[in-house]
Amino acid sequence: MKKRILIIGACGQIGTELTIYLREKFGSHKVIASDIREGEATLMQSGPFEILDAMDYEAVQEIVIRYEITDVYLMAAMLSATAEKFPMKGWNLNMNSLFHVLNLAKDKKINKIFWPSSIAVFGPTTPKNDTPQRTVMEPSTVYGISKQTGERWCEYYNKRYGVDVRSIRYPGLISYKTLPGGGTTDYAVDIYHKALKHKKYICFLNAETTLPMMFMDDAIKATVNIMEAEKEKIKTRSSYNLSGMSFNPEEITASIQKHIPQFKISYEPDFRQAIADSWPQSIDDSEAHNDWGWKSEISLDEMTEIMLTNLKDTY
Ligand code: AKB
Repeated sequence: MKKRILIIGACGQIGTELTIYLREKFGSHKVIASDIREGEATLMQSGPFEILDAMDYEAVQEIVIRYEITDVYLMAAMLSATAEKFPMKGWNLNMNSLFHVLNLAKDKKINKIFWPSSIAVFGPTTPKNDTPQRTVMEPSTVYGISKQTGERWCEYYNKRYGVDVRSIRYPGLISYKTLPGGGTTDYAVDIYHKALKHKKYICFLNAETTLPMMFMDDAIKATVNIMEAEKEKIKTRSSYNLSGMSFNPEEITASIQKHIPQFKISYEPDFRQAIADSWPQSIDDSEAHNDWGWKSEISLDEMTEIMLTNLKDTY
C-alpha cells in the first residue's frame, strides 16, 4: 500500500519540523499537514494543508478518507503548564484526539499511529535518576495523567484490536525553528532567545532543577525511526523511554556563557517549579536502544552552538 501521512497538530513545535522532515523524506504531496490554525510560511508553502480540529471525529475521518491516509502522527496536545490552568480542556483535547485516531485504526481506516507520550507520565514517587522503562508511575499533573492514561489505552488497542500504535516519552525539546508553548521545559528554549536579545534571563525554575532534555533533530530522528522500524521490533506498545541529555538552568547558563560571557541568569520560580520537581532528572532508554536501535547524538554544548548560531540573525 502507498504511504500517505497525516500530521495532526502540524503547526506546533514538533509538528512543524516533523512535517518538513517527512516531506523531504517521502515527497511533499504524500504528507498532509493539519492544525486548528495556519502555521508559519515555510510549513504552509511546503505542501498540502488542512484546517482540522483534532477533537472533531467526523472531520478527522473525512480527511483520512479523502487523502487515503495510511499513517497518522497525532501531535496536537495541551502541555503541562497550560493544562494545569485549564484541566478539563487539557484532558478533553489530549484524550479525545487519541481515541479518534485509535478508533480509526481499529476500524482499519488507517494503518499506523504515532502518539507522543512524555516524561510527565512519571511523578514524585518515581525513582529520579536513570528512571527505568517500567517503574512507579503516579503523575501529579493533568498532562501527566492524560499521557499515562493514553499509554494504557495505546497498549490496550494494540493487544485487543491489533492497532499498530507507536510512542515515545519525549523529554523537554529544544529547537530554534518554532517556539514551544505551555510546557514546563520551555525555559530551555526561551533562555537562548533572551541571551541573544537582552544578555539576561529570569528563569521560572530554580538553579538546581535538573530535567531530561533533547535537541529537536534527535527527537525527529527518534520519531521517524520508531515509525519506520519493522513492526516486530516494537515490543513496547505503551511508550518508550527516550533520553538525550540532562541539565539544570545553571548548567545551560554556563554553556551559553562560553559564547556570551556577559550573559546573566536570575531565578523567580513559579507554579512550574512543582511540576518540574515531580519529574525525573535522567532517563534509562536502554529498551528503545535494544528494540529499535535508538541512540542520541547531540550534547548540551553542541546544542548551544547550533541554537546560538541559528538564532543570531533574528536578533
Ligand atoms: C512539557 O514541559 O510539558 C513538555 C513535556 C516534558 O512533555 N515539554
